[in-house]
Amino acid sequence: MKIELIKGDITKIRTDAIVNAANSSLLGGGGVDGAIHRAGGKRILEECIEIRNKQGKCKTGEAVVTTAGNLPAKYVIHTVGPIWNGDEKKCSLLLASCYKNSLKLAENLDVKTIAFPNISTGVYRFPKELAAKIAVDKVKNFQSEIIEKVVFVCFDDENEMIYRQLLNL
Ligand code: AR6
Repeated sequence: MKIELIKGDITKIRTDAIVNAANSSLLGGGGVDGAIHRAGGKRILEECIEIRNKQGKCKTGEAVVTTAGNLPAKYVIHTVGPIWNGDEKKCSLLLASCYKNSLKLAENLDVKTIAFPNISTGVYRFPKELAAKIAVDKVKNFQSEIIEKVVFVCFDDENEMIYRQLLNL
């Protein structure tokens, strides 16, 4: 599996799937979630509402999928990162689950290329360095016959620098 780093806006990325850092309501919000719903159009929200009607809220660490509306990607995988509360062990396990469950879901959809934002490192205040280590570790250790490329999309300079160092780029 190839790993790439891109600095920019995930709504512009042409991978089969992009991952959204959602909240458990699945009804949208600010940050990357707001950007994805704005750029993708109302189809994404309609599908999120359908999912909610079927299964209720999305738990922290879990992931669900919708189509990508007007975005260049085919799918949006919505995962709910943990809100950082200082409990390093618990928050780390939940963040790791976000990456693992998103990758598993992607495999089931026969996704070859997938892009991740820096889940939980915005308003959920997860320490960026630790979040990046977990993200890179989970992706590197995910054995897949299906997924060929994972792109980490960093929006802010600090995350970009952290990922560049971790990935030796
Ligand atoms: N493309 C890529 N990354 C982005 C973009 C973008 N267009 N916009 C922001 N980021 P956040 P969280 C980065 O706050 O911490 C929402 O309201 C941003 O720089 O979007 O998981 C949800 O509805 C940061 O590094 O998500 C939830 O309520 C990263 O995306 C809550 O925020 C994550 O920041 C989730 O909080």
